[in-house]
Amino acid sequence: MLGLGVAGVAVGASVQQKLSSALAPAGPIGDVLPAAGGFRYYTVTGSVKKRTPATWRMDVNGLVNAPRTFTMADLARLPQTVLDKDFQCVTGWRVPDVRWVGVALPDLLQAVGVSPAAKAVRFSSFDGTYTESLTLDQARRRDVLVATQMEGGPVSHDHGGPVRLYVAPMYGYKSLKWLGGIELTDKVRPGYWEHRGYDVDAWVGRSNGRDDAPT
Ligand SMILES: Nc1nc2c(c(=O)[nH]1)N[C@H]1C(S)=C(S)[C@@H](COP(=O)(O)O)O[C@H]1N2
Ligand SMILES: [Mo]
Repeated sequence: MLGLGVAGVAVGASVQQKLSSALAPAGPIGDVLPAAGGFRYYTVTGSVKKRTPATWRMDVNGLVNAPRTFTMADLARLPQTVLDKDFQCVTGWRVPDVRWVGVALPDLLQAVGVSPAAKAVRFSSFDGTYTESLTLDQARRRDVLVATQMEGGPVSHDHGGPVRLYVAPMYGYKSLKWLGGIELTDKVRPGYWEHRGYDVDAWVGRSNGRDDAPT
């Protein structure tokens, strides 16, 4: 027991905080507490059926030249982008300096060819409910990732793996978990939280979001 305790101290406060806050419930109790400096696990759908790297697929379609279904191996063959950036939920908790690895969205879009009529991108989750959107200009930023790694390992199931979106300049609700589909559309179709009052443009640091946010 003593050995475990010493190891716990050696791991350091930030990792300990990340772990303990990750274990806290994602409901209202977690949210009225001061931000502990670590991730919380969010899901609007309850438990989500796991997909492994072998079974994961992502359809990319809509206003593209070559609609295509991607596997993890397909993603691995595209250029890989590394970002060290903060993750911030609109409710106040923030995790500084997280390492993300994946395919920058513009590189993925280039692989399918965006048709001139496309103006926006719609993302859907294989949880069956959650959706998100970006304008095409936002989607062409190099700090928007189709992420396959997080904090030095695969994106865990609880964090939305095997593949999630990471939209670095915007609040966490844009970073859709359990990514299963990307559709190019002629206009922005507001996503899950945007139907419930959040701003479609979720830039961190500009006034947006809601005061009475439920999660
Ligand atoms: N599919 C899905 N994606 C989601 C959510 C969700 O409930 N379901 N919550 C969003 C919100 S509000 C935040 S802050 C982040 C939280 O990511 P985490 O659970 O990995 O900490 O995921 C975002 N993506
Ligand atoms: Mo959030």
